[in-house]
Amino acid sequence: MKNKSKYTAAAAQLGPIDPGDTKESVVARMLDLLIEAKTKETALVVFPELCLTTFFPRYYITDPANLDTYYESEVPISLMSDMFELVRKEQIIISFGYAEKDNGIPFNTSVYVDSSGNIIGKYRKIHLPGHYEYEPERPFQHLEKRYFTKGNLGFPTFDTTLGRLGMCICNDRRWPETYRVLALQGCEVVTLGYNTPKHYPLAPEHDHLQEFHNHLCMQAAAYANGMWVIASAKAGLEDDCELIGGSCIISPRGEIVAEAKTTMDELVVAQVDLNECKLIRENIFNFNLHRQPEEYKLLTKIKL
Ligand code: CDV
Repeated sequence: MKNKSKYTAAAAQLGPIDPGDTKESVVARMLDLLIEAKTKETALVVFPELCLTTFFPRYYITDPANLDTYYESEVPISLMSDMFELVRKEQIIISFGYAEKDNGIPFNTSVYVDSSGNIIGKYRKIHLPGHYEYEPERPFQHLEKRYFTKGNLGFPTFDTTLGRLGMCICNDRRWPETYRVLALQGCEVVTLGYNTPKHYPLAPEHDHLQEFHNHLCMQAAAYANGMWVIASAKAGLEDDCELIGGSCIISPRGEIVAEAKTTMDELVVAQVDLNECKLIRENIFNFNLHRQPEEYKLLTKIKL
C-alpha cells in the first residue's frame, strides 16, 4: 500500500466509563467513533489509555478474581471484531490501550492495529505513577504501581503507511525523555492516551493547572522534537472522579491544531502533514548538528 505523508488523523476521546459498564458497551461506543472517523476519511484513530473499562487503579481491589476481570491475556480481537473489520475495510490504523496480562505479568499496554487487521505494534507503559499500598487518606486511589509492571519493550517505533509512529501512555507524556528517545529513532507521530484526574491528592494546589500542564508538556515535546502528538483522553465524571478532557492534535510547531470541546465521547480531527517534522528537525532542532549528548551523561546515570 502507498505511504501517505498527508492524512487526516483523530483523537477519539471517550467520556466516562462506569464500573458497571460492560466491555461490549464500551466497544460499541468506540465503534461509533470509528464510523464517524470513516465518514471524515480519517486514516489514524487514537483511543485512550485502558479504554475498555473504568480506570480501575482508582480502586483498592483485594479479590483477585474481581481484579482479573480488568485484564486481557491477549488483544481482545473477538470483542472488537466489528472495529477490526472496519479498520480492514477502510484502511485505517487505530491505537488503543488495555490492561494486559502476559503469562501472569500485568502491563498497562497500547497497540496499533493496521489495515490488514494485524497488531503491528505494542508498547507497555514505562512511567507508572501512583503507589503500591492502600492509602486511606486519599479520596481515591492511584494503584498503577500495584496493578502493573514497568513496561519491558522500551520505546519502540513502527514504520507504517502513515509514517514512523511511536506510542507512550498517560504519565509518560510528562517526561521529556519519552519523546526524545522516540525522536532519536525518527518517530514522526507520537500517539498516546490518558486518564488524568482533575484532583491530584498530593499537590491539590495544582488542580487548577491540570489542563494547562497536560498541554504544556505535549506542546513543548512536539516542538522540541519536531513531531506530531495525538493525545486522547478518557474524560468526564467517572464514578465521582473527575477526569480532564483536552484531547488534542499538536503540530511539530507546538501548536494545538484541534482540541476536544467536551468531556464526552468526541472525535477530534485534524490534517497531519509529516513534512512539517522536517521544518523543525532540519533547522532549530537539527539533532546531528546541534545536539551535545556528551554533555547529557547525567540523564542516563541510574543513581544521582
Ligand atoms: N494514568 C496516569 O498516568 N495518570 C497520571 C496522574 C496520576 C498524574 C498522569 O500523569 O496524568
